[in-house]
Amino acid sequence: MPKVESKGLDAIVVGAGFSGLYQLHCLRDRLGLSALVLEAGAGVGGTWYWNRYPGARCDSESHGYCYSFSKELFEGWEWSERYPAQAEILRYLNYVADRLDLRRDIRLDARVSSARYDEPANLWHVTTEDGATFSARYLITAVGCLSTANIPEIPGLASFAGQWVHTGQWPHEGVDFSGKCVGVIGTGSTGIQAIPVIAQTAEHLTVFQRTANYSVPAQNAPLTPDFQRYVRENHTAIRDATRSTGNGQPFAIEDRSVFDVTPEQRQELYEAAWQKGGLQFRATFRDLLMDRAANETASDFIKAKIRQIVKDPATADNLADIDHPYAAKRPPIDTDYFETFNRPNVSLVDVRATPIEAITPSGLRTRDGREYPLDIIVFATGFDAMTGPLLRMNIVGRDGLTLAGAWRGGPRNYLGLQVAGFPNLFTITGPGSPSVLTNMQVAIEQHVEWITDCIAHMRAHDIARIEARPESMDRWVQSVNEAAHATLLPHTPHSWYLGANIPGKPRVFMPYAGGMVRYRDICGEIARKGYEGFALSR
Ligand code: NA7
Repeated sequence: MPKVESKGLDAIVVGAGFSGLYQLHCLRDRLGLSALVLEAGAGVGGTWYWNRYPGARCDSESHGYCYSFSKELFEGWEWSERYPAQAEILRYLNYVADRLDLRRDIRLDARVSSARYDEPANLWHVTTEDGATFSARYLITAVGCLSTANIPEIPGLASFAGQWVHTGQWPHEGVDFSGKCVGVIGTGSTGIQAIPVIAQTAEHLTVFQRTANYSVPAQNAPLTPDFQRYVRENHTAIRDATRSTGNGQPFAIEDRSVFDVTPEQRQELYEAAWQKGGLQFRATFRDLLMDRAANETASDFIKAKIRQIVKDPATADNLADIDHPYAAKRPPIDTDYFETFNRPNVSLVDVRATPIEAITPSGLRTRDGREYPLDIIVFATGFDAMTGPLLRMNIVGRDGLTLAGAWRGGPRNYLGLQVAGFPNLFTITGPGSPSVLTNMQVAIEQHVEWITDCIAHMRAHDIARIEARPESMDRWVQSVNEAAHATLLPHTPHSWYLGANIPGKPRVFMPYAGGMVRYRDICGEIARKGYEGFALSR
């Protein structure tokens, strides 16, 4: 029998990243509830606790990638760079945990291994890997969208005599690449951040690329004192800006079509956006993600840039041979990514043409029989996104219904927040919500505030249970599909948005692509109508 650690809690929150910290603050300090956070890591920080790989950096700008709910918190912190590095974000989250006195209600090293709904008691019983159990009325997952590492099953990995590491499980003591032959597998946002930094110290770096990827320079730089002052003095304006844009960023998407301007003007606009750098490149025209011909103008521009930057023509060909629309997969931003392939110690292997066949004791072998001797293999191979972190908690709802069973054909829920059969379970930034298609921080605050208001409403009206109605889920899943199909987003067969990076995972477009403003309005309207589409019971 596992020992019972804690009864009588109002709420259990799983995860102490951006979502979990804010959710704890809202439940405990706004509603006066007893809440406990269970966190798998040995510290707070979530994504920023685990992803310590070289070059790890946020690709939303620092002044928009922080909590906006508290002016004091906002003004008490000063960011040093345009795009904050992992260590700085982790320091920020620790600052928040201290300022809000959150640590006393966070249990670290507590990875949830199961969660079961007990209908007669109307309680969730949650067990951690060490066998401790906790019970509460509400269970709120704050586990992030990208927290279950995808380590591909390549034959021979166990035989590898060198060191291997996944970027999302980076050792705290770091990895010393000096004098080493290093292989990086993967050229998503993570690989694109890590490759230039690893190349600086590795003896030799081989990049194994399966899908060539777009990237736009971040143009990262230290913030000037003037900009820091602007941020300090404009909390409300910055918050309002991030809440008024579809992507949750402090910049708006331009309201002009690619075809409103001449080809020369278009080229100038793209060049200016390239020089400015960052995700804002995607905002140059309103139709880049809607219209294939419009998109091609952006992708042609970036492919031409790659060919200009990369000196070796064969390498440039490989890097520019991109098979999907720009930004239909998560668009990376970088610091010297393409330039890195001009270094004498860096080479590129096209593993679409010659797939990785095996990992050997001394390196890696591709299907053409070539051996690549390696001392260190870095898996920048991404995550079992969005559903992975939820499914691995073994959640069981009413009448023995498992979440894995309910989602056998892909995730189905209402607003990305609740699943029929799982009363009082809320999923922050769950599939079916805007999450990864927006500035995560904005999506997180909206979800946490909605959940907090919902629980406050329940308590004010003596409501014991809230649960999505099955027909509401059907309608919402249809809305999520329609929003996705109004864009080019589903047109990339190997996208993790679709679950396509995980063998056997159902191919379902997971995030809500209708934009944060529309989503916020829908959620607000549903709440105002007394939580329309949810079953509420006493
Ligand atoms: P991503 O974007 O999923 O990228 C993973 C990369 O790893 C991608 O290039 C994959 O190629 C590649 N990959 C995965 N499995 C293999 C195998 N078996 N062989 C070769 N190559 C492989 O993950 P990231 O960590 O870069 O980024 C995730 C998000 O984190 C990012 O979007 C930001 O939101 C933050 P593929 O494209 O599948 O052919």
